[in-house]
Amino acid sequence: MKRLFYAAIAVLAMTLAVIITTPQQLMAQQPAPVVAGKQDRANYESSYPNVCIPLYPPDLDCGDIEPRRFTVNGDDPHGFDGDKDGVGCEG
Ligand SMILES: [Ca+2]
Repeated sequence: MKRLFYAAIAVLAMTLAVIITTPQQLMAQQPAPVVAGKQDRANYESSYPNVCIPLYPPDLDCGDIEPRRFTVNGDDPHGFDGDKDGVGCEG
C-alpha cells in the first residue's frame, strides 16, 4: 500500500512539473517577430517599415543587422540604401 502511495505522489509531481514548465518552453521556442506591432514601432526607424531597425543614433551599417533587401522610405538615417532605389542592404 505504501508503494502505491509513493507511486501516486511521483506521478502527481511529474504531472505538475509538465504543467508548470510547458508554457515557458513554448514561449521560449517562438521566434522573435520580424515586424513589431504599431505600439512598438516608436522604438524603430520609420524609414524601414517592414523590419525592426533601432533608432538613429547610433549609426548602423548593413553588417550590424540581419535583414537584407528591405524597403527603405524617406530619409534613410542609417544610410542602408546607398543607391537610393528604395531597397536597403542589397549586397
Ligand atoms: Ca539600394
